[in-house]
Amino acid sequence: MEYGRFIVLEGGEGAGKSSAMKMLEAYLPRENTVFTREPGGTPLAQKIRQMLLQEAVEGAHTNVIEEPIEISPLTHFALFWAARRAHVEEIIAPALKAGRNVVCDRFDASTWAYQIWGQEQPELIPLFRMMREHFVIRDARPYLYVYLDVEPEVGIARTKRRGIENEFDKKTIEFYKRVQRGYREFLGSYPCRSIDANRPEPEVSLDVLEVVMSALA
Ligand code: Z5A
Repeated sequence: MEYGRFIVLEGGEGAGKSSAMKMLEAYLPRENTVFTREPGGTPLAQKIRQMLLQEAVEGAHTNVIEEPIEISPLTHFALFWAARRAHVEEIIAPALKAGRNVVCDRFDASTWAYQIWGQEQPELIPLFRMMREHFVIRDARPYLYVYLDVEPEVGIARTKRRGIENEFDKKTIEFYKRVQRGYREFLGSYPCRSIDANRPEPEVSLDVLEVVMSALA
C-alpha cells in the first residue's frame, strides 16, 4: 500500500492555525485524513501538554490554585520530544503506513522556533538534529510544511483579544520575533509553502485549504 502524506501547519502566536484546521476538517475527506496537533494527540502526550503549557484543565473540579512550575529550557525541549515520540508511534506513523493522510497543527519546526530560537538555546541544535533524523522523523517525514507567517505584533493582539493564556502566551514580543526568525530559517531548508497570515481570517484559511488540497491531490 502507498504511504499517506504528512502535512504540518506551523506559525507563531495567533497566526490562525486553529482556524485553518477547522476549515481543513470541514473540507477534507475524514475517511482518509487524520487531524491532530502538538503537543498532544495521545493520552500521554496530552498529559505532557498540560505540564508544559500549564493550562487550566477543562472540567477539573478543584478549588486548589496551583503555583506555576518553573521548567528549564532543556526540560522543555526533552518533554516536547517525548510527547512527539508518543504521537508519532501511536498516531502519525500507523496512519501514514495505512495510506491515510495526516494533517498536524505544529510539529518539529515549533521546537526549532520556540526552544532553540525563542528560548535561545543554540547548543541544543546537534541534539535537535539527532532527534529529528534518528528518533522521530524516520517514521514520520513531513511531506509539506505550511507556514502561516504572521507579524508578532499582529498575532499577539489577536490572542490578547481572545483572552485565554498559557505559559507561552506570557512571553515578550522579542521572544516572538526570535520565533519568527527561527521558523524562517528552519523552513528554508524543507518543503514549505509560506502564507501571509496578516490578512483577514477567511483569506488565510482559504489559502491554507488550497495549498493542502493541492499537496494531497
Ligand atoms: N510549543 C513549543 O514551544 N514547542 C513545540 O515543539 C511545540 C509547541 C509543538 C502550544 O500552544 C504552545 O506550545 C505554543 C508553542 C509551544 N505556544 N504558543 N504561542 P497552543 O496549542 O495552545 O496554541 P497555539 O498553537 O500557539 O495556538 P494559538 O496561539 O491560538 O495560535 P493559532 O492556532 O495559530 O491561532 P488561532 O487559534 O487560529 O487564532 C487565535 C485568535 O486569533 C482567535 O481568536 C482567532 O479568531 C483570531 N484570528 C486568527 N486568525 C485571524 C485573522 N487572520 N484575523 C483576525 N483574527 C484572527
